[in-house]
Amino acid sequence: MLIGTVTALLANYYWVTLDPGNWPCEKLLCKVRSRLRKTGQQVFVGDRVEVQEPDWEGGRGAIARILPRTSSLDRPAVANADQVLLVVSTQQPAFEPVVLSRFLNLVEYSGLKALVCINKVDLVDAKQEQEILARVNYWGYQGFAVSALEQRGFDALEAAFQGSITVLAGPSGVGKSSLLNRLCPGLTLRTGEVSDYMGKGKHTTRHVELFTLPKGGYVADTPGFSQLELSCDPQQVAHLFPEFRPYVADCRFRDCLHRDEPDCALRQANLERHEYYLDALKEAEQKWQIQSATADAESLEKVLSQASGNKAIPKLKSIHRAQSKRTERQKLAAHTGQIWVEEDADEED
Ligand SMILES: Nc1nc2c(ncn2[C@@H]2O[C@H](COP(=O)(O)OP(=O)(O)OP(=O)(O)O)[C@@H](O)[C@H]2O)c(=O)[nH]1
Ligand SMILES: [Mg+2]
Ligand SMILES: [Zn+2]
Repeated sequence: MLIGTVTALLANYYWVTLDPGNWPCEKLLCKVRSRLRKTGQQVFVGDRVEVQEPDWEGGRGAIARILPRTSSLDRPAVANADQVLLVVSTQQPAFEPVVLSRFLNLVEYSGLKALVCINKVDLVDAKQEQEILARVNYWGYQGFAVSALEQRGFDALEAAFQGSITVLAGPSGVGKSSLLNRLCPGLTLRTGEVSDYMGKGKHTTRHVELFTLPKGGYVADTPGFSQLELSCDPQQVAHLFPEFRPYVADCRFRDCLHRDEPDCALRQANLERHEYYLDALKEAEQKWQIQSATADAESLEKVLSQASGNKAIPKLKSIHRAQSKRTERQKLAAHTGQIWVEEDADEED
């Protein structure tokens, strides 16, 4: 049986890198067999697949089956990833703790392991580099200080990649593609100039692809998470901060939100990220409200339309809009180089 890993997508074709064996070629360009396509299952980069009918001369094949996934990320669409390496830079764009923290929350929520890479250490002195690293460690994460430009700090990073599928993510312009180009000699990913006076990068990476590292492991350069909004049960938010865990376990209230409850163990610990936690909590509460209100409204709409024999009834959705946290999200969006999209823009019906 021919098994391989999907390493790239091109319109309706997939590059499958075959597991080591005595094959005439390492990679096959494959279509998805119609039987599989009809099941509606989407093939992701990172998927382990069974290939049939190889045409070794033409380098073609057909994907017949997707093996069970160990994980799956939606945006970016990557299957079987083990970890996410969040890349940030010391300068250009400047290190923003609040933005890194939010990225970390999203990785925690995905259930994957998070690692942090601090790039462009050539732009700061050793003391500033140590300060950022110490902070990342204090938050409960392993950090790697590197310079893609000077090819510094690569050994530890390469060791962390071995045997895993790692997704690179992080704000635009921090040097993800530059880093990969240096790690994989021969690779020439497009890198962008850090454009304007705000030191923001331009979006240059647009599709997902897995690269095989010379020292082992696969890495995906991605266009980044398409949104930084947390949309989870407010009760879960505290669990997205590893350094909170001992205090959350100690808290004497079982369903404490660790906000203004008296004698809350987490609040008393006065941790650096408690402030970020409160923001994330507020946002999660708002999203959660909108979600349940929309669900309520939709079921109400359904009941009403059934009761009225499907006669037209007014839309209820728009009544339940919570206030948009416009400026805060604009800030997060600005720091990631994302294009800000007005939330209500397409709901004006
Ligand atoms: N000084 C310095 N500049 C760097 C370093 N690494 C990357 N750069 C520069 O930073 C800019 C952005 O790099 P990219 O690799 O395109 O950044 P990216 O994270 O892939 O950006 P997106 O694809 O938009 O997400 C380029 O001008 C690089 O030359 C570094 O270690 N030091
Ligand atoms: Mg890039
Ligand atoms: Zn508490």
